[in-house]
Amino acid sequence: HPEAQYLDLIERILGTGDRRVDRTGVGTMSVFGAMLRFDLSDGTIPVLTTKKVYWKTAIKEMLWFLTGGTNIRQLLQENVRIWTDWPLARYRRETGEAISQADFEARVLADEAFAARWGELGPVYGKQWRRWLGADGREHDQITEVIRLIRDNPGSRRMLFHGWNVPELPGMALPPCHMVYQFHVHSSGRLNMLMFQRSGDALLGLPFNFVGAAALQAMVAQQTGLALGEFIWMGGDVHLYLNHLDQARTQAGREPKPLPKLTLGRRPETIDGYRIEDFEVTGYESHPAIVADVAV
Ligand code: UFP
Repeated sequence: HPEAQYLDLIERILGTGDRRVDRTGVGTMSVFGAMLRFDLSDGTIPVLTTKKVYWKTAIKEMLWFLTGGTNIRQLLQENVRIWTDWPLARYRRETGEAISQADFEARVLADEAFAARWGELGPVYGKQWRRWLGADGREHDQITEVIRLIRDNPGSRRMLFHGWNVPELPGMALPPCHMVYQFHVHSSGRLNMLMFQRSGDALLGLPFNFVGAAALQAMVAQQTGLALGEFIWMGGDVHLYLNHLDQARTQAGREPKPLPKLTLGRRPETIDGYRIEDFEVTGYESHPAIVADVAV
């Protein structure tokens, strides 16, 4: 079962991970260097089944990246709260106000000026993917470029886009975790994609990152008229936070169910035309949700 690779990775972190202090102060068990391969050619999408994964949220996040947006307001309008922690922490730090997450989100939604001031995440993913600013002042739309390249020169070994814009890192709420996406067209007409993630929260981050990436791959394949091949995930520092160990053991003890299938209900003109309603995930059956706190 494809999900067994993920569960093995969790076991490997629990069994042989290095116990270390990390940026958040929570502490992690960590391994360095990992690879998982998911064959998407059978129509499956790696939405893990050993816990409930909110796949719609992950796809909405991916669609938000593709808009080039960098403000949490757009996410909150889609009822996605996964990026609120960072601007909220900054707001509390800089104003000293003990505002609740719900109140902060309500203000971002209600007040456009407040959102512009406090909901900004800096030049994160969307900015770099769609509007990477060159030294000459020209903006680069890496997504449109990579799609063009896949269409025009499928034998290329240069089909990739990158989020790690060195001079802009200090302004980002979080430097990119999923950093590089490289594409490869197999002679059978299948689109493979490899994603490199420098840092992965194995319990909360990875299950999301798999879904977002596979959704992106499905969109790019559709836009380039190719069938889906393999999704290869590569991780650098892959870790379990010390307050996630019990949950990880619970999940690793569960038996995976068959992966669900993804179909795109429509073929938009361009990569910018996708909406969440276009993603049909069928046959998703999972074990119960596992609750854990995000380390900020
Ligand atoms: N993280 C993920 N996936 C993501 C994302 C963040 O796993 O898509 F944005 C986790 C990895 C790490 C933390 O635990 O967030 C980022 O911290 P750092 O920048 O110190 O690696």
